Amino acid sequence: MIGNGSGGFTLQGQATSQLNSFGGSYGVPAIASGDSDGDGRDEIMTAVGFNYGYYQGNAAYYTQPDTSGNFGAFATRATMTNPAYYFTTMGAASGDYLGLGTPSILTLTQGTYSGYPGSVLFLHSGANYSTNVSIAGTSQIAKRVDNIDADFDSKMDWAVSAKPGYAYVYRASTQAKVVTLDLSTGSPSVSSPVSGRMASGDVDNDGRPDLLVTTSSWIMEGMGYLYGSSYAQSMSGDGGNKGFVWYLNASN
Ligand SMILES: [Ca+2]
Ligand SMILES: [Ca+2]
Ligand SMILES: [Ca+2]
Repeated sequence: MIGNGSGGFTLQGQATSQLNSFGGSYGVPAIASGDSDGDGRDEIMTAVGFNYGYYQGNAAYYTQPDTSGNFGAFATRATMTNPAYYFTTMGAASGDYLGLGTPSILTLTQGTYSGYPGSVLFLHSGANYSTNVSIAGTSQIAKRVDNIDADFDSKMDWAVSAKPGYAYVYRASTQAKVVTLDLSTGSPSVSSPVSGRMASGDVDNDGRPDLLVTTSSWIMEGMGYLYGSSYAQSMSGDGGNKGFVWYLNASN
């Protein structure tokens, strides 16, 4: 480790106009980093905050900082033509989803137009994260993608939360949903949960990572915020019981 323990950080730069110069992004709802080429320098992937083109655009922007940590131009990643109407990339995560010993990056993009309320994932891998493979998302508007190593193999797995109260657990080895958790069912029950952010941790000390899912609220982001009810599709607001739920991992 390098450092003197003082806890200081030095502001190195800011990416604002660089991203907006593409003309297709309002802000950055999520961000992830990873070293795709093993040169010791993590690269940056930013989520596109609301594409106001009708149906075409890209899910993320990528940049490789130089040896001093400065960055220049961003490049587009994961071009989409359909379906992702008026989309926003809500989530980004980094993990070894392919079991290669180097991190890949996942981004989660949702459409907010009434004709396409669903979501799609992109798995970014290879040098400069230039390989972008789409993975089927959820039929509902999705909120977050977060890591959980649910099946204890060499590949990191993940979960996607979706309206109103779902958490879908994906298996990296098949890149598909394998478990659907409905937060409104089970005992003790919670009322009208709205699933949001997630975390994994071994809460019962059995060696198996468990899943925590918040049930509190969705903060407005993207098209829904800018254009109201025509596109929001109830993508914001509190759930009934506000808190979180947790699931013990009972798999082998
Ligand atoms: Ca690198
Ligand atoms: Ca796994
Ligand atoms: Ca556990």
